[in-house]
Amino acid sequence: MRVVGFLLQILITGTIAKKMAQSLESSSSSSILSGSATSDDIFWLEAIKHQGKAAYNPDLSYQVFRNVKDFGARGDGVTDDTEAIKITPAVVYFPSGTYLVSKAIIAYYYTQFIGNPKNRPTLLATPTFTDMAVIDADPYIPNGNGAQWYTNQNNLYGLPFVLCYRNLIIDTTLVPPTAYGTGIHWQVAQATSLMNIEFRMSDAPNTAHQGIFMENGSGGFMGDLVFNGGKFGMWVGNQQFTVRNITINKAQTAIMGVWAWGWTFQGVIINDCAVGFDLTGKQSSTPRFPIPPIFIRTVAPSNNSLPVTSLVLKNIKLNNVSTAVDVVGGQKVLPGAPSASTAIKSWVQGNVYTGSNSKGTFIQQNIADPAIPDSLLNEGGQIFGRMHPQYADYHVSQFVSVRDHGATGDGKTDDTEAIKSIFSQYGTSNIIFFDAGTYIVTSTITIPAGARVVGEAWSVISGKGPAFQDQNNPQVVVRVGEPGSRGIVEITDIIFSTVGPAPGAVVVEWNIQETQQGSAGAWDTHIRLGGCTNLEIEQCKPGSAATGCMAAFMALHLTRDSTAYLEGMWVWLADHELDQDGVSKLTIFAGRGILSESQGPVWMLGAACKMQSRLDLDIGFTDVPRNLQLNISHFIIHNCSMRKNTILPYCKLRRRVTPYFQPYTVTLPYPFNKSSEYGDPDFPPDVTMAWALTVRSSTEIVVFGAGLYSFFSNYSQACLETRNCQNQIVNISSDSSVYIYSLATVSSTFQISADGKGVVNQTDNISGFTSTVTVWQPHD
Ligand SMILES: *[C@@H]1O[C@H](CO)[C@@H](O)[C@H](O)[C@H]1NC(C)=O
Ligand SMILES: *[C@@H]1O[C@H](CO)[C@@H](O)[C@H](O)[C@H]1NC(C)=O
Ligand SMILES: *[C@@H]1O[C@H](CO)[C@@H](O)[C@H](O)[C@H]1NC(C)=O
Ligand SMILES: *[C@@H]1O[C@H](CO)[C@@H](O)[C@H](O)[C@H]1NC(C)=O
Ligand SMILES: *[C@@H]1O[C@H](CO)[C@@H](O)[C@H](O)[C@H]1NC(C)=O
Ligand SMILES: *[C@@H]1O[C@H](CO)[C@@H](O)[C@H](O)[C@H]1NC(C)=O
Ligand SMILES: *[C@@H]1O[C@H](CO)[C@@H](O)[C@H](O)[C@H]1NC(C)=O
Ligand SMILES: *[C@@H]1O[C@H](CO)[C@@H](O)[C@H](O)[C@H]1NC(C)=O
Ligand SMILES: *[C@@H]1O[C@H](CO)[C@@H](O)[C@H](O)[C@H]1NC(C)=O
Ligand SMILES: *[C@@H]1O[C@H](CO)[C@@H](O)[C@H](O)[C@H]1NC(C)=O
Ligand SMILES: CC(=O)N[C@H]1CO[C@H](CO)[C@@H](O)[C@@H]1O
Repeated sequence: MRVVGFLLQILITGTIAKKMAQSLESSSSSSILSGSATSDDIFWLEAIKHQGKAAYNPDLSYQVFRNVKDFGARGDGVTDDTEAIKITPAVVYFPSGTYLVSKAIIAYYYTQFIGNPKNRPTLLATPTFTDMAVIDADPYIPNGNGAQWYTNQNNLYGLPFVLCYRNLIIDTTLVPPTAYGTGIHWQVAQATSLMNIEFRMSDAPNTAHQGIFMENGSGGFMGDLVFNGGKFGMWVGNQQFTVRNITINKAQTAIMGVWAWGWTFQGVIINDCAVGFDLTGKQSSTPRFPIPPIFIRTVAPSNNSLPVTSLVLKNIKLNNVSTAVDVVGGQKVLPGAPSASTAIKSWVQGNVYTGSNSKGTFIQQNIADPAIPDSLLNEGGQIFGRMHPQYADYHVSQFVSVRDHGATGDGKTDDTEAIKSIFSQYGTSNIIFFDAGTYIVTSTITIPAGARVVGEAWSVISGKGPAFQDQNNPQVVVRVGEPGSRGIVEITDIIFSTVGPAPGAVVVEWNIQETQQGSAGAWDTHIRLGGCTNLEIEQCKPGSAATGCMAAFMALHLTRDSTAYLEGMWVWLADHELDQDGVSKLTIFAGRGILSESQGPVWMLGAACKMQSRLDLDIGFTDVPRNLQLNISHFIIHNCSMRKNTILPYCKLRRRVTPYFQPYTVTLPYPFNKSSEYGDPDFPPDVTMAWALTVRSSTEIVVFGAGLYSFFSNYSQACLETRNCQNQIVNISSDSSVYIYSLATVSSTFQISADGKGVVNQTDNISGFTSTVTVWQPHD
């Protein structure tokens, strides 16, 4: 079986399969291998002078960059390196080599595991390895009755903690096939990513191995992964996730989807697997292999006893696949072609809506919808994607450290002039390396066309001071490209922020236009507002005066001539204390999330415009831990208007939550003033809650998987019971052309409104906790 290049949106409802009975008691480690260290072709990140600081950490000797070999790991394939690898939050760097692992390596908050991309290190599980996974992002506490280290939906940016693992080979082939040999237990939430990882597993007929095990959480992005062997390449359940560019070879079931509110897979290749996607959850037994190859096993509503699995398949090529879509307990709804090829252009299972017609139609068939615009596609006709640049082929001498050139990153000193001077001197000739730290800027800095900017464990650039105080005269903190500029800008591993209050800060203004696909982009780069740096519990405890607790005018502005490739971006207004106790509730305000006026192309992939829970954003995402009562504010004014997008931007929306406090006792957009310059929407008396997404006079927008959630009304979650925390959530003008696929909403009476009038009634699309519109198209 071979499946190539598809874009797939799935939504599976149903409860999570029972927790795997898995002992966390690990066996004693032993070293049994006779491998040897590979010679290390040095990666610049290893060679560069390491002077990263945790700006607000009182421990001045705190070391951000940690080469595992300096901590006792040998990477020689012989020594058991487990203990050496368990070190605290930081950049944990693995030089090339083979690292024997006998017990799970625990993922700490705010940690990057980075292997040498020139010759990826191997984490090799010993034959007696019995822990849940070689890397465990959220360990179960032994004998803890299911208790875990972290709250899964809050893992990890809920605290200011982000995780990113890249450039690794995880090998469980020495673990007996019938044992539970798992690469990564990845039960994560916001601002996490996996990238450029290969999983090697047993492909014996009785194999029980799996590459990724994820029982729940609220993610997230992963991409550029290869899975070889295993019973499952991925065994996964999560509220939402975006997966780009994965190849799965010789697994029995490539992807086992146990539950989801909405997942998007983009660019997937499956070779020699019996089942491509098994989306039956626990509702049907796993087939006994071998079976004739099936692309998708699913469940569908032949009657109302089962929740609907909403499916959208686009641009899929199958080769020698007996059945394309098999409804378990039902029939083949889409046949395949043994020993031949099948192409699926656009196929849908679920409710389809058109324009302002409030009646949806359930279909399981091909649909005629427009092709995704060429500007968004690569040469192979697939949605364009680009891996986080790592500059593996560059020499360390090509990097300029900002700390070597006068910037302090100490969170106190004004680094504006130093940074300006570094960009003007080296911005287009060198790669600018922001050593870990917090860099304060007091006026606009510009990242010029031609610049490549790399952070270290999310270096923070933060706007502060009088320049950013006037909401009637907002000023940009970081300008990406001068208006009208074209070329390259690559930003990786940076957080943009403000030191509050900063009601007049446009945190990032993005002007750069690409000169080739994806040449203007940001990867694993986030916007974080509040929760630390002066918008903390002293200033912004619930009930504090709003004016002192305004974190920004706007998080991100994509201007008219810009283009952007944004992968794994998390735009987040903090709802709780970050620096101090990590849990106290805050009331913080930000005016606007993301405003895009770009003519495209814009790709927002994965967490791309994710505004996280505590914020309300325009395009965005949020996940709210339902088990926590948070008392925070969010972005107030909602406008993801994509003005005059004539060139078909591709917009991927993910989780987003309406401010918990709304409806507020004051009229929106309090405490911000309506700005006509930035095209703020109106808030007529019947609109008491923020919009998640508004689109006006914009064309050729594709939303492939969005989760827009409303979990609170006036701080109370009682509305979840009655599914009416708010009335409307998405507003699309009738002069726009927007295609929405797989929109999951929570507790919004209407899922989609046209010209301000509710169209899609959630009651018609109940899908467990969420309601799902499988397709909404603008007109007939
Ligand atoms: C997450 O999954 C684990 C294991 O199945 C389960 O014990 C836990 O209740 C789940 N948590 C949530 C919030 O769904
Ligand atoms: C896809 O992932 C593979 C494996 O990591 C990588 O080699 C390849 O370059 C990626 N493709 C793109 C377009 O990034
Ligand atoms: C409904 O569908 C499920 C799954 O196909 C099946 O098990 C069940 O018997 C069906 N119920 C009725 C009443 O047809
Ligand atoms: C098609 O797949 C079957 C396994 O289901 C395999 O036996 C056969 O060789 C394949 N045919 C081709 C032409 O690849
Ligand atoms: C939330 O904040 C409001 C005012 O901002 C306050 O009155 C209320 O007591 C707070 N609720 C909780 C649960 O802290
Ligand atoms: C802007 O909003 C603030 C706070 O809500 C208010 O005090 C002020 O009068 C407004 N200014 C204008 C010009 O509307
Ligand atoms: C959103 O912003 C655009 C300008 O970017 C503006 O034209 C529009 O009126 C705003 N409001 C809505 C509801 O779209
Ligand atoms: C919010 O809840 C509080 C306390 O329950 C109540 O006094 C207030 O009237 C409510 N506000 C709105 C706008 O419903
Ligand atoms: C909804 O969108 C329409 C069309 O752009 C606009 O006229 C209307 O004001 C919007 N409604 C709200 C409440 O923003
Ligand atoms: C949504 O549909 C349900 C079921 O038909 C109906 O009872 C309810 O009144 C509708 N809601 C609105 C706001 O029209
Ligand atoms: C396609 C779909 O989601 N259909 C469901 C919408 O909600 C109604 C009410 O719960 C269900 O009966 C449909 O199966």
